Amino acid sequence: MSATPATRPEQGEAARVRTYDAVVVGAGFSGLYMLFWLRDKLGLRARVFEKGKDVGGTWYWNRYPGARCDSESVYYCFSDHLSEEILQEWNWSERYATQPEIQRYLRWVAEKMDLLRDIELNRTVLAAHYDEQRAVWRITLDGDEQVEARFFITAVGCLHAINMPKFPGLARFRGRWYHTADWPEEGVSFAGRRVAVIGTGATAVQVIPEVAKEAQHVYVFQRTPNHCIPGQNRKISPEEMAEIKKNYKQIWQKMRANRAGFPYNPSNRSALETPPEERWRIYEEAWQRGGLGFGQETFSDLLISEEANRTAQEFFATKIRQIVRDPHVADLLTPKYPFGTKRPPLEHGYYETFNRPNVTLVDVRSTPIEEITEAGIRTSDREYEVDDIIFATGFDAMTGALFAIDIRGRGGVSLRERWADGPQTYLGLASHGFPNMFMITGPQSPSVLTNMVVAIEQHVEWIADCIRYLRENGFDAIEATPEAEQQWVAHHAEVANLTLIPKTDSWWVGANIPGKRRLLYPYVGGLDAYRAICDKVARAGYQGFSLSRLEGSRSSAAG
Ligand code: N01
Repeated sequence: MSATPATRPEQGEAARVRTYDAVVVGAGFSGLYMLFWLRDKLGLRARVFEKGKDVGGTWYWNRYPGARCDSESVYYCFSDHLSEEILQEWNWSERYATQPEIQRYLRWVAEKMDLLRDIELNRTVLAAHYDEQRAVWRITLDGDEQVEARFFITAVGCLHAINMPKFPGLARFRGRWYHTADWPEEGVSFAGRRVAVIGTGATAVQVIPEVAKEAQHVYVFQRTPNHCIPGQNRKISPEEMAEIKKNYKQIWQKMRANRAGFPYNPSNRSALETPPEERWRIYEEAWQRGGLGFGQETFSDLLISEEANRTAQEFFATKIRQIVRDPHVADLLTPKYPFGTKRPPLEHGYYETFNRPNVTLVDVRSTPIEEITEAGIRTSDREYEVDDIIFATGFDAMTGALFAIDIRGRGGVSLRERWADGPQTYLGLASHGFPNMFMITGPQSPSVLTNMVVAIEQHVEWIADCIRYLRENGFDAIEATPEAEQQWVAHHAEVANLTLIPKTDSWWVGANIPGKRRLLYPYVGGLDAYRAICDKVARAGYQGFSLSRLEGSRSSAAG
């Protein structure tokens, strides 16, 4: 077993174009799992290129104080499809693992599965251009090195490209500033300092209580409050861990059959048809249980009926008023949009933090940030002098990391241009004009609306099966047909519009990025239904794709 990552070739060697069967971009959960399937299950020559100094993906970059997973750790790890031994050997210490624990897990998996020897760290993929004549992707890396591969697979993560709002004046700020998704490896001390946190999304909700514990003062610049669900975090005892391990088979079966990839028990009750007292009790129980199951396990109509949703909003408003002592602050912290139409953060003492004398909430909806000054932040109202600014301002989600690579398909058409009006995908896995390219948890797949690891395993296994099919049947290329793609885009939009989600501004609809096309990016039809669709497509000989050999082509069974 080797624990050493692959190294980049010597200069002379680099002049030779290295060729692989498949190149994968990114070494987070998806890149590691894809490599395992390509190399160990399919016997292909595969190479992973990772920009970070270590494996881990999102768990490598997001090292900010308080970073921990919002999915329960025992459900947020690889299944026995990777290795029963790994599943049985690893012990999670808390209900929600911290970033260092998950990073350790991923490094350990990479070492144990001997994946590192096919992963090059500190390598940025700059471009990927498809050569139609030879059905290969030519991939350009930093240092102008080129490699070639028949298959180009993006495992870049949905939340990678940083959103840095363009406030004027940042260059003249005399203090320190950080973005949560690119946090210094050595950590940052805020002891005795005045700190501004911009943003109140899932990241900020984790950062703020931690920073408030040591800073002299924290100013929280909030544009939109969120419905924060208590995490109810706790340690996992060895006995509990052993019990979970015994039941992992059933747990995974349940997760795969669940619309969000969790072993939750979806409710089929209507909030409106439930008497108020009973309804309150159900909400209260879900609040006490904590976790992202709140929506699924309470009522079935919260995302389709505004009236039903209002009952959840009232519940959150009451909870916030009960916890936060200052009624004005409580009101500012209370969301005015339907619950669940933005990703609800999990909180660990977030609301209580606003009772601390060293925390001030600044409402930048009514008094917007106008500029960063030498000494701090000026809103339309006044200047806040601070020593440090933390940007917890999120990501150009779903498409940002794909567009960061100059991806060009047939005829040199760029992905960015092809998707100028929004993603054009078939199943969120492939796009017409980009043969032999697959996206793991790409836009228009369930991805961020689910337990990511379950969605990742489904995508990786589907892609691996597809590549195996192509090889066994002598095909050199696969490409989504324009008709299948149009149908998927239309179906995706139709399902999205059955819910309240597209009505609320959020990163799910791209509303956080000025100029980004506003539409729902993840697929809302459920991971269970989506899996069935993908399986049906495969069983029908990759329906909706055209498969070709270099000397000729045929359309797939049902075109
Ligand atoms: O980013 P966000 P995030 N002026 O976009 C504000 C996942 N995650 O990093 O809401 C002022 O949600 C913005 O305001 P608004 C999870 O899926 C997972 O927090 O646009 N404010 C918002 O408050 C999550 O949803 C874990 O009005 C500005 C904040 O910045 C996703 O990552 C942990 C602004 C950005 O919130 C993203 O979360 C953490 C401006 N110009 C996160 N621009 C897990 O544990 C932006 N904002 C798995």
